[in-house]
Amino acid sequence: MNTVRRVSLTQYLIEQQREHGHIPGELRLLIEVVARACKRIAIAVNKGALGDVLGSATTENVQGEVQKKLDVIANEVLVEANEWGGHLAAMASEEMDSIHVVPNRYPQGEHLLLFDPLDGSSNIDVNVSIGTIFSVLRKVGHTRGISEEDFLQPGRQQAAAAYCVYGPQSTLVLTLGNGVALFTLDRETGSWVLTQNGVRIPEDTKEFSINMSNLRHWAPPVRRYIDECLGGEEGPRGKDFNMRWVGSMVSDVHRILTRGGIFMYPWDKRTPDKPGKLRLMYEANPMAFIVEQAGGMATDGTQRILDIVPTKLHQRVGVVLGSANEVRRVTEYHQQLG
Ligand code: P6P
Repeated sequence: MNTVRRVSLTQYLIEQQREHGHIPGELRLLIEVVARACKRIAIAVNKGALGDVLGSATTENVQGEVQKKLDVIANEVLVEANEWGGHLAAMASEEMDSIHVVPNRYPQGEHLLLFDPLDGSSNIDVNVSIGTIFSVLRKVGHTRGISEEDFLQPGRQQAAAAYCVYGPQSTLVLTLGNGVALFTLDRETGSWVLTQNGVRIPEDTKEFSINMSNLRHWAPPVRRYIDECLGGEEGPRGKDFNMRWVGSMVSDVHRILTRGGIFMYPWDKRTPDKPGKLRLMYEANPMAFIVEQAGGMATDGTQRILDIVPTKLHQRVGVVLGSANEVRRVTEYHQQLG
């Protein structure tokens, strides 16, 4: 791991602005407000049973999933933190059916914020790492009226993307389009401190990440790839592979950013009309931006995730991301086997 000057998130953003000049004050404020909100979520998550935050809420989200109490809390923290500052025009969340336009009593900014407020929430009650994923788009046009269509921009248009992992450490991983930086929450000072810069994903790996219980439902290219990994040293890959599956995308992606690997949540025939389980706008796109900025690759099996033109705010997508040479291999299998 390269050693870095341990500066605060604020100082990092100001220095990035000086060096690269592509971080308008409004975007810097947005990142800092969201990072502060993530600190509050980390505190709520860490309370666990002491904070009456475990278990399910009585509501369902737009995905038809029963919401956990912390899903609702995290969503409320992010909405309340971001609506008054004048840096945003509107927000979209996995936990909200439609977009949340900044109320008229507040000034509107030029950015759109999308987030999965608490990813991996099935792991909350069993004390496994979970996280927040967010994506920032620029508002197109300068009218005050904002609609869902304003959000439907391909992932390559993102101004920034980040995730927080609430684990043994609370970690913020951020890209503004100029590499990937990693911040660790210093609980004594309450600051996000730069602990790694220029994060790179190794091009090769011996570790795959997929929910193996879905094996019988996969398409042939995915089945071929995993069978070859399981073939180990004696098989066509000529090397043994390891498998990891946390069940929190933020945790699996963070491991890949840290030591390489390939993460797959592909289409499967359980629900043939759904391209995948994960959501494009606030899970796949921000993670794809971060992974590509770290030298990895991210496709839906056949095409670059960041090139997909969205048609619906909550649309789902197949995801294959991580070490470039492995993602390339899976994509080639899709092209060969269709
Ligand atoms: P499964 C969490 O619910 C999530 O959206 C991702 O964070 C995670 O990678 C995936 O679903 C886990 O899905 O089907 O293995 O429970």
